[in-house]
Amino acid sequence: MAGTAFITGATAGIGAASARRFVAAGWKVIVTGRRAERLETLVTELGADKVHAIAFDMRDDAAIDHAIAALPPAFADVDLLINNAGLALGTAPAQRADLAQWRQMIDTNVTGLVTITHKLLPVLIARKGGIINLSSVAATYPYAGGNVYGGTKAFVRQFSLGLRSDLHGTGVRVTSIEPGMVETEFTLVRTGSQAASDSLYGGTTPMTSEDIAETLFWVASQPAHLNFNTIELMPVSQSFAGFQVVREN
Ligand code: 8X3
Repeated sequence: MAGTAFITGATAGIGAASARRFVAAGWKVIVTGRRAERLETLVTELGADKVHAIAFDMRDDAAIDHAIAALPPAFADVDLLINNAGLALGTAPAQRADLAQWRQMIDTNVTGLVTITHKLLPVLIARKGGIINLSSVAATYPYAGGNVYGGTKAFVRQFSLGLRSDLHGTGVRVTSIEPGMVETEFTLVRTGSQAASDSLYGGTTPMTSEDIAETLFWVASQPAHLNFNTIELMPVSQSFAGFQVVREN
């Protein structure tokens, strides 16, 4: 059943694809992100009756408060929060990582996510709605250079499960989606290098934003008595490697 979805990080990738997927099925969407012009492109493409754009930084608490308080009545009954905004910065080992990048990941992936969630819980409870949080395979499987990024995604997974306990009896559903390789701006943002991004995805068949958007839409479309706690997915071309061992002699 169609409703209203609040999608963070909707300027590109999974967020933008999700806006398109939900609107195609008759939903209204509130799209948020830092780049206002990209959000406006979605409004133009999908229609102002279906898309309400709000530009803010996930780290700006006052701007988030203002945006939620100023939701037009047609978009105020939020049924679904898709916590998609998040980023990875850097691939250096912890001992050489940039502390400012670590803090930015925590600010966005953890503090921003819990802030939006906290502010929208009253309406989500009133609507018996749902929350879908974008975690990652990095929540479960550590890899070199994943350090704080993986830590933030483990937080997202565990926070999602904790929310389920707290929201027991409210009818609100919570799902942690944990994708592996999806070709988006993710690696470009992480490395600052188009060449690094092209080389990571080159010769593989990574998942697409549309693959994940379809998964989110499927989760949201399940009967109200069903809760998918976690969903982990990867492209066939990605799997697991082993442990590493230091040999001293
Ligand atoms: C990132 C997943 O597999 O691209 O969330 O590192 S992966």
